[in-house]
Amino acid sequence: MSRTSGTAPAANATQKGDTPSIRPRDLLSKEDCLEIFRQLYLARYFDVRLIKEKRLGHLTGTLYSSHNQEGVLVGSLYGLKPNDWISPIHRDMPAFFLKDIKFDWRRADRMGLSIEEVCAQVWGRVGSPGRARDNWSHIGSRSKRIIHSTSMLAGTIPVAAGVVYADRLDGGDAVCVTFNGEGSTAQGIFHEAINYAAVHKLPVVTVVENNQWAYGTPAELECPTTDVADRARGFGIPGLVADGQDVFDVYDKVMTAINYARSGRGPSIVECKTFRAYGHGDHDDDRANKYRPKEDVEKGRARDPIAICRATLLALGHIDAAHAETFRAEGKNASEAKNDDFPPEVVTFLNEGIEFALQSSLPPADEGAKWVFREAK
Ligand SMILES: Cc1ncc(C[n+]2csc(CCOP(=O)(O)OP(=O)(O)O)c2C)c(N)n1
Ligand SMILES: [Mg+2]
Repeated sequence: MSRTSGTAPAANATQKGDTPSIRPRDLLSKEDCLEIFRQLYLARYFDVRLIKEKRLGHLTGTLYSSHNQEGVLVGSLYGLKPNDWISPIHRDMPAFFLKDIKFDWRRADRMGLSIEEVCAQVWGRVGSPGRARDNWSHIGSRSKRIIHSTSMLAGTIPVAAGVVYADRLDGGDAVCVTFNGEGSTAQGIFHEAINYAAVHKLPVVTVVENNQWAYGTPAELECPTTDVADRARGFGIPGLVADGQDVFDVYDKVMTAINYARSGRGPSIVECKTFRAYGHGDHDDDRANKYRPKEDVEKGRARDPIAICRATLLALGHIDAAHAETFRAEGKNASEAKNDDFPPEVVTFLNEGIEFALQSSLPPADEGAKWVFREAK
């Protein structure tokens, strides 16, 4: 089967690194599992709502949807310690507020951006890190340990290596999880940076969100090996493959890599097989139907991470059948999904962020030329 056929392989996901006898997920409590489920809804609702707002003409800037890829984000971030670092890219907007969000979403001192900051960023308001100056995702926070995202694909991996190297020299045990599309893996800097991290045994976990497409280029024109994770062999490091549609499989594989890194053994690559639900960005929505057959897209979206997580929770007895029927966001496009398809706390939380953004003013116009060149004393 061609890798561009729209499938995100599931049961055959193989693991090429350490095989723990107890899987990381086995140590999660029922509350953790329910929180992971809530976070999937939160990430999906953020995306759905932004698509709606964009279509209403309320937003400017490009929207790179993470619809159908929420399992990769939530599963990768859930096990991090507050002091760990992350480096998201264009498709990972929810990562900015999902970092260290566990259980208490509104905690002011948590090591992630608040929903208010992220919404202000999207609406281009004064209370945002970017203050309407650049792409939504081009933000970061040194104090919250989020490496600044840039457009240069794979360009944050060497930065991640340097950041955790410095942390190690200072006696810290922080790990950095970097997010990259499979298209980024064809960049020279991807290989140079991982080589450097491998040589110095740096705690860098490179999560590859293999959504089968890089703009209009299919995965097999970016990578000659069956799995991107096979690239790890050349660096002598573990390469793990996760079913990106199964948040618990992502959690298992990324936690295995995080534990490996934190113990001083070095970096890993974790490839998460998923499928890009829409075009590259919202400017690409119509053309998407021209280079990807409709059936392939339907097939790729058929395995929805929310539905898969719900089935796991049912099987574990963490939710009952009545609860499972309450919210049905899966399989719905942004135009089909309604607020009632999401838990009310998810809708309220995002509404608070949006309200904050709408009440914030736009940055003053005379700020436009600031911070471009070195400011005169
Ligand atoms: C070095 C570099 N080359 C090209 C681009 C233009 N570009 C932006 S996103 C993108 C596709 C990225 O695909 P992938 O890495 O698979 O991530 P995805 O968008 O699928 O999440 C390209 C080619 C860029 N930003 N940086
Ligand atoms: Mg891609």
